Amino acid sequence: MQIPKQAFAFQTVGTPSECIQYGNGHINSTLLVTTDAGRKYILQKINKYVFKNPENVVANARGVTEFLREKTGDPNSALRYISDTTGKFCHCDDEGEYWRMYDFVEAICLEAPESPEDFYQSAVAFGTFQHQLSDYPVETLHEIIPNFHNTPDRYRQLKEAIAADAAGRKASVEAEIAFALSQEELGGTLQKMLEAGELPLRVTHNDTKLNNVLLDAEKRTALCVIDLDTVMPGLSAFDFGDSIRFGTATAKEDTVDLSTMRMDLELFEAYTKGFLTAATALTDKEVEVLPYGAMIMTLEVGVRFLTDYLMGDVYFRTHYPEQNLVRCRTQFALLKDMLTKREEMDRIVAKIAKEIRG
Ligand code: ADP
Ligand code: GN1
Ligand code: MG
Repeated sequence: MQIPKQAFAFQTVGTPSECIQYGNGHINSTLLVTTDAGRKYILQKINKYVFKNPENVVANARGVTEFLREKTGDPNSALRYISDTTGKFCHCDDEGEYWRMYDFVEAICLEAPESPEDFYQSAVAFGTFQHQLSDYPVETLHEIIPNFHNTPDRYRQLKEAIAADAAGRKASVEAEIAFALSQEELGGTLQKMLEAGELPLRVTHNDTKLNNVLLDAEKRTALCVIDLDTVMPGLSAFDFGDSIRFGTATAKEDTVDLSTMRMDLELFEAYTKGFLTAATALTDKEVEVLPYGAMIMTLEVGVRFLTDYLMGDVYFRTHYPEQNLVRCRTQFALLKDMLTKREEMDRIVAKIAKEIRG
């Protein structure tokens, strides 16, 4: 593809000579840029609908990456941002669009675990990430998307979208709306516990999909956690839960055949082991509610896809008109399967917690 002029605005080694679209993120536009010196970079146009203040997004991510590098003493433990020719890490172009660039990491990035061990390694990465940020100066973090994982607020937005019916799609999704509303109480469980002071706020990643961690192609151990756009105070159970939602699913997020969608308990166990091995500072209550994190994250994303479908696909990147509805249906099918496996999830978490925490 044609190299966007913004690629030339950064301090790359060599001059950009090739460019392709890259990755499967739902939010930003991601490009892989190669220079005539053979260096590779990721160039992203930040989604301004989602991120109202892109400079704050980059400031947070830079703060976290520098903190991790210093703490671990490992220069490769976090993404390395490249500045533009004026020294800025968030580049604003002539049209008012915001861009950022980082070193491309030669690694594998999975859409689904190829083995329980892969998934275990991703859990160690996200658990370690959260653990390492336990003393991050939280007051320096900008709140990027207020109420990001406030599930009752997601329900408020769903109800607004139902009332507005902006895309005229409401009549075609009555079954999905009814299911969402039937699960509203479950959706509010952890938010209630947070408000009651039963669960602590921590600095969390908030978007712990498997494709937001890079693995070493040979050793298959984690290299670094990426997509730091939503690092904000949050619940540990939600970081755990979003990984479970995406990684234990036996079908893709946008599969049409719902009969293939289940939660794989072997993968659930592998992730639990990795997460509890790394995130050692969790309270007993935080550990106990991990299965709730999985169910609520699955429900919440389903509600968000449904809301976006009703609003006419304004938030998530879609490749065809029904995709948000298809995604919503897979999440609800996955949640239904999780609900039948609640006791098994509780039993696995208790067993692993006993093995690891005593
Ligand atoms: P989005 O917010 O749209 O999900 P991401 O930051 O997650 O954007 O990037 C999208 C994809 O691009 C990732 O899932 C990963 O495959 C790839 N990617 C992003 N940054 C890098 C990097 N520095 N090195 C290698 N691959 C990357
Ligand atoms: C988005 O950016 P990406 O594709 O890693 C979304 C997450 C959702 C996820 C659903 C900032 O994640 O919250 O869980 O899609 N990110 C944002 O797949 O909204
Ligand atoms: Mg991503």
